[in-house]
Amino acid sequence: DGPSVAIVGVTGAVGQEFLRVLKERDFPYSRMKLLASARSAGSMVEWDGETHTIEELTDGSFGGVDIALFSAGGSISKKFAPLAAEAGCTVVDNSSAFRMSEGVPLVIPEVNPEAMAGMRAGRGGIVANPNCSTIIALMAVTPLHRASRIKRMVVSTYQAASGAGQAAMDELELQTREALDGRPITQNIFPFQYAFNLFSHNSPMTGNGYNEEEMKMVKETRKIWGEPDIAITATCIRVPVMRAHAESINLEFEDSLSEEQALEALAAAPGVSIINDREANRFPTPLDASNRDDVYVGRVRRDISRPGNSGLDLFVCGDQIKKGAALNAVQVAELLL
Ligand code: 11C
Repeated sequence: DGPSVAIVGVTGAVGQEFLRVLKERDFPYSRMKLLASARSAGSMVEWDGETHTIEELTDGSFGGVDIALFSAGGSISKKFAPLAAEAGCTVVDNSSAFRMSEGVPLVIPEVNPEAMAGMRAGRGGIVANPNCSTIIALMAVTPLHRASRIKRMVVSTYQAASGAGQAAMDELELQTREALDGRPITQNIFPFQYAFNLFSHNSPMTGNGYNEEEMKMVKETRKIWGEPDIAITATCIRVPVMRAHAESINLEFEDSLSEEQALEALAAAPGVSIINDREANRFPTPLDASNRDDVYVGRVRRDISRPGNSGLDLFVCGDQIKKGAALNAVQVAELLL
């Protein structure tokens, strides 16, 4: 029993994680349709005790499908998500195609589930999954914002290979081997050596000197919080880590929030774990967060450049493929049931 579900882009890193997360969470379904490009159609996938054949994504793929999880890139979403929605399928879209569209809720279930009120499986419509960097930041920062209103947020990211897909993860592994062996470095995905290096996020630059990833953090946060004027600035950097993003976050409050109050709010927040042992100099690392559902928070400290408790610094790590993408989308799908 349960809805009929389709996965669009099942061969990608997030598509594969959809399958793992659906199984882990025992997501109820009556039928599972695995969709990908013509190139992968016909391939077999073992999942949940059955052999599934990948079907080619076409205009007619969504008849009788109640929920579709999309992660096949913006252009596929732009073309097929409206067709799916028209056919009565409710789409959870992991791409950036519809995030800022009016009438499309942009949802982190722990933060703003109310934005998708009234949406149900099989009734059509599109829900957008935020960008991974936005999700990971807001999992930690929203409980603090609720405890004491944030006036300004400054984010610096340390983003993993997985955000650029399986091919980027493969490139990081290959280049690391090549560098250690003293062989020439293969560069297919990024314009720089990735192993033993880091560089400004690979998304296109916008007209104001920020790249698209940075502007997504600004615009998506404003939409998710429903606060169009909140001050946010971000610097996004790609680091040679496999699958969990880290973020350094500085917050300025309208009033104040002490370290103790912040830790209390974080401890009560669903989906957040604290690693904050100052004596042992033990704080979250991307490896702590890898393959985990929770977002890990530490380095929680008063910003000494600000008066009293009006500023706070923290460090956050979250699995980019799980909470940053597949897990968040499956949690959204659960809200559709
Ligand atoms: C990254 N956040 O880590 C990007 C990837 O808007 O969904 C996902 C881009 C997006 O590189």
